[in-house]
Amino acid sequence: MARQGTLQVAVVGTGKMGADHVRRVQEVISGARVTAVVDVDAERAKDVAARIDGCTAYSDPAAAMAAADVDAVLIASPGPAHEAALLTAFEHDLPVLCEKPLTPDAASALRVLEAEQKLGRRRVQVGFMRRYDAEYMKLKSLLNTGQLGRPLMLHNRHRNLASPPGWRSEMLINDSVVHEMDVTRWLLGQEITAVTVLRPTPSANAPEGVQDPQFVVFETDGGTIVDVEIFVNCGFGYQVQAEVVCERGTARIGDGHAMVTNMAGRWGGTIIQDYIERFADAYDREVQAWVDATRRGEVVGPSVWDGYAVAAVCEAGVRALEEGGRVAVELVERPALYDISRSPG
Ligand code: ISE
Repeated sequence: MARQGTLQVAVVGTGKMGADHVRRVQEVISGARVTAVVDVDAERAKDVAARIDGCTAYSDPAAAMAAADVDAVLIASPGPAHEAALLTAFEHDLPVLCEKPLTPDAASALRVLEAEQKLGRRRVQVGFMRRYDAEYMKLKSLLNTGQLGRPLMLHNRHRNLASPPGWRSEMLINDSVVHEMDVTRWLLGQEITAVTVLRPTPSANAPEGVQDPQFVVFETDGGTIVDVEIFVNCGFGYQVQAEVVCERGTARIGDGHAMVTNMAGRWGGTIIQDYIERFADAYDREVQAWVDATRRGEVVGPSVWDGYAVAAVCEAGVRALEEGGRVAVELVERPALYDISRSPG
């Protein structure tokens, strides 16, 4: 660590999310600075590094992780590159914040789980950032008080303005519903045991061949039924909403009514268009929590176990989408290292 204990961070991947994290570490949060950026696109890495004092550009994550001025790694490259980057970080014993998904499938997530266990202690915080959103945090606190009684059902709506070019049907599960998988496990403190995906007639606005929207149903080991409407070409904005129905009441978040106007015989407000804006505070809180914990020598937040469990649910979800019917989720037994990983935060 640099003098005054400033954490020196390598950011791996400088696409939309990685570039936003570089800005966040440099300009928003405290206690860290970016000393290395890595991208397979060497020119893009150089462009980003050139704007930061004392930052080196790399195209190979292993080279950045071997550098003397790197204390910690923030992985924001595409999912298929995560396993190799995580295993290299373990070799250098570096703390990691890894964007979701941990890895793209359960087998590779299990390899990461086994490798972290060999280290004998947690090294990774997984980027399930809904846990750091103020509204989700309030909902979690309320459920924890027990005032509403036992949760019976959880309804989620997850809408994006438009899908990026090249999106395929399974990406609605792997890239978007992945968040509701983590939210379900975290909010309810239950594991997801089975997934069913219903397929409405696709919207005329969905790209050719893409099943959008989808209606996804989870069953949990606590007997709660969870539904997720995922609609990534809704055309009007970005919305993430959740409502928990409990024995003694309900609680709902995500209506986004920050300001309501009354004018010329109409009332209304605006709808945010993008997740970077909707969840800006959550990302800031998440990265700050990682930096603070790392500087204390601790690891907090969603664990590799959470990443593995969600990868297994994603796999079941994609099978349910492609084959129809209800697909059971298979999990290995949770290792002792992750006993506290399902606690809040
Ligand atoms: C994106 O990758 C995210 O993580 C957003 O939170 C999610 O809402 C969106 O659907 C994903 O594509």
